[in-house]
Amino acid sequence: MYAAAGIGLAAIRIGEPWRVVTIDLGGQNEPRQPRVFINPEVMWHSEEAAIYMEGCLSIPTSYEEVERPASVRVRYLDINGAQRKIEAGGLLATCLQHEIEHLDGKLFIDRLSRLRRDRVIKRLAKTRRHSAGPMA
Ligand code: GNR
Ligand code: NI
Repeated sequence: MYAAAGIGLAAIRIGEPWRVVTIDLGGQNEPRQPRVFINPEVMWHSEEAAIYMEGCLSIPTSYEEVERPASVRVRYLDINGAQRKIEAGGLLATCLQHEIEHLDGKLFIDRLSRLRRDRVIKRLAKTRRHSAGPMA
């Protein structure tokens, strides 16, 4: 996550089959304070929606506006295995939902219209043809 300058990571996205998420909204020049969420579940979400420009480490170079509930309440276990709840709004709410969806095999493009999703996928295929990076 830090190597790719991401603000969140779901374990399964790097091949670790656990329902574990890390999030650190701190800037690159701030001390690292990773938050860990084990078995996170959205137990409530607001009716109100919010739109954020989202990116994803699994979909390099595509950023799209994504609509989601503006606030969520999430139940999870902390790093010590203690039951916790958090109510989040803003970027944290968006990031929590983005990561929790990864745990179920979903990407933010699954929330886009088919037109916009297909455009992202086409762009990704093109990028892969032109680079032989580690994600290729
Ligand atoms: O680094 C990331 N930024 C981001 C911006 C808006 C909404 C969600 C995210 S998560 C993303 C890292 C990532 O892909 N995690 O799965
Ligand atoms: Ni992602």
